[in-house]
Amino acid sequence: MINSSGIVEGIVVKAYGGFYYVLAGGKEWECSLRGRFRHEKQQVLVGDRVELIPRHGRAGVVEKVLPRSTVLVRPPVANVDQAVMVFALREPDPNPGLVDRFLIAASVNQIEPILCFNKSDLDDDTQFEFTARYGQSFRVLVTSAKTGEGLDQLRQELQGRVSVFAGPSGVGKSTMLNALIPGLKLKTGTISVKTKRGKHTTRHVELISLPEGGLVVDTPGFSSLDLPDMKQVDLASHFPEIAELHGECYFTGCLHDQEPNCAVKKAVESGAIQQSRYLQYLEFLNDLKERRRY
Ligand SMILES: Nc1nc2c(ncn2[C@@H]2O[C@H](COP(=O)(O)OP(=O)(O)O)[C@@H](O)[C@H]2O)c(=O)[nH]1
Ligand SMILES: [Mg+2]
Ligand SMILES: [Zn+2]
Repeated sequence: MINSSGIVEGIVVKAYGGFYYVLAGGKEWECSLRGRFRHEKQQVLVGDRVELIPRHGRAGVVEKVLPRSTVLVRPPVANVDQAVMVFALREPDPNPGLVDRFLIAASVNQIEPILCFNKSDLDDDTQFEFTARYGQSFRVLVTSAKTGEGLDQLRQELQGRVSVFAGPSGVGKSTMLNALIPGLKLKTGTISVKTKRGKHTTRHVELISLPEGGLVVDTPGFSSLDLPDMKQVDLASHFPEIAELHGECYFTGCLHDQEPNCAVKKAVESGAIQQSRYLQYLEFLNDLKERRRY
């Protein structure tokens, strides 16, 4: 897209060796930054929508970063529309508490989650437990990067949007992306044993173009994730099926725990809310309470 003043608008797909690679109208521009970015200490992130001024050939200068809708810290990417949260139905076995913490992290970052339970070829019936647990409130896919099950649906979900692939390592994120994008050869099956807790391996982040349109970021994955700190009363807003009943309990500020006449507890009793999700909610609520104590 080149407008009348010769400015091109595009999206930063990777940063490498001091250059920013900007995708615009199907072409990639190799850009440097206008000097004032250094003075103003403004960072340019992968995912940023920018305006550039073309120079010779495919070279350009980034003039301006357009306002961001979202900013992720891990991985550092701007303007992500949705997170595909991949878990394996087996090898490694999924941990529901971890799935729930990923969902809360997405909600806190205001990014739409898509749950993807992969390796269905290895699974007998765990998938039914998980689709029941999450199917009411979230988009849930069951896939196999090996047999191709569910990949067409996943393709549709990714089309035209910016998505980040997240989830523990070894669940099949890279294998899945390789299956979706002909010619892509992301490394798979490599589990880094050297990564120590709290120390992040630097790795360049890249937005990869999908054949159907849309961009994706692969991440190495992390197998633990802390519950973000928040007020106890805010926790329910990150459980859509609980948030839906907001204002229907007898007490304003009801934590849906010991309070009488609680609409959430009634919904759990009637089966409208999955009991396992509610129990996880109570466990997180208790974690938050414990934190306040020290
Ligand atoms: N059986 C089976 N194995 C898979 C599937 N997807 C990935 N794998 C295997 O799981 C291992 C980890 O895959 P990888 O893509 O590296 O996981 P990542 O760490 O999430 O990127 C590799 O050995 C893959 O071949 C699947 O759907 N079914
Ligand atoms: Mg990988
Ligand atoms: Zn309540």
